[in-house]
Amino acid sequence: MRQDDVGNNAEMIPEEAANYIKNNFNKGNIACMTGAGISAESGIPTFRGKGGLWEKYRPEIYATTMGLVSTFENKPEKIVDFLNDFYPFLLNAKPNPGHIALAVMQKEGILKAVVTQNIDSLHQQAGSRSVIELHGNAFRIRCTDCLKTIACEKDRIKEMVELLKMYRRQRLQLLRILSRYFPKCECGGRFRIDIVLFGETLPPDALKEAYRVLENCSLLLVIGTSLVIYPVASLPLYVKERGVKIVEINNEPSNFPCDLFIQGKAGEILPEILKIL
Ligand code: BV8
Ligand code: ZN
Repeated sequence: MRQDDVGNNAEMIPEEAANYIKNNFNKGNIACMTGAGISAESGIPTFRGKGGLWEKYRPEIYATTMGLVSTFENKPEKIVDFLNDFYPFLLNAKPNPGHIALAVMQKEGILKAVVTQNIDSLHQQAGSRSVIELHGNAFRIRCTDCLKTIACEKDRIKEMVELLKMYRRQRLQLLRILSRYFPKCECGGRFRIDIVLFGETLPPDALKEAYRVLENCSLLLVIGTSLVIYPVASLPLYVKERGVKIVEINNEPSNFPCDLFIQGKAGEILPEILKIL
């Protein structure tokens, strides 16, 4: 739903949104930031809100190192069950029309880059080239010490989750399996899934790259994110301070003071906008 100047919800007309976008960008200088909402139509649960992951799994346990380690010590089956619940969504997900529309905008030189909080690789699978992953990637492993990353094939992850499920209560067996899939690094560190947990710093290079992209954009699309996680949630403010227009696409407002709020599903709205651009 487009909000008119006095903030009333006016009927969202894709043409208006597209004209707004057309009038606010010099070709190729649109940037976008995405969150879990753009992958919702690919079947991956979002984190917050109705049916969100954190409704079922407390983030302080399942999205912090301390929570994961202490739960693994006492009740390893809880971690195994979480992985067994969460990973199949990621393994089976395919890009939806929202991801594809952004990839086409990039190919046509309209969109500069995608800054994402998502870890599902769906932007890359849709054909987006410059994807800046601020919270890591579920199909990559990273060394705890030297931060070296290695891609981890989906089949390998699937195999690991299956094996863990077989030994869900046997901690020693589980440790043996984990050390096989997360080997030692030649630097002496150990590999782990390359996902940024709470209390962990974001990958410095990715964060630097995100600032560079946002520094030069003349319009920012903020798509499918509740903007509650920092430091990512502060990025649109940084863009707004530069006087750059911000268009939010979300099925409910994130309460960020954007210039244009388009209510609805990213997988429906983005192809509409692309058609008119
Ligand atoms: C850090 C695990 C330095 C990975 C996640 C101030 C500055 C810096 C840090 C902090 C700070 N204040 C507090 C902190 C700490 C913390 C934080 O932000 N806490 C919050 C609770 C306040 N930040 C951190 O710890 C970060 N690290 O800053 O390090 C440091 C170190 C020590 C101490 C301090 C600082 C690390 C943050 C990353 C944490 N990892 N998860 C994983 O499992 O993926 S958080 C989790 O939230 C995910 O990573 C996710 O990417 C992220 C954001 O969520 P969203 O993508 O927005 O998803 P959400 O479900 O919330 O919303 C979905 C949206 O989509 C909704 O708006 C919905 O309406 C919409 N939607 C749904 N369907 C559709 C749709 N829209 C369109 N179409 C649809 N179809
Ligand atoms: Zn290393």
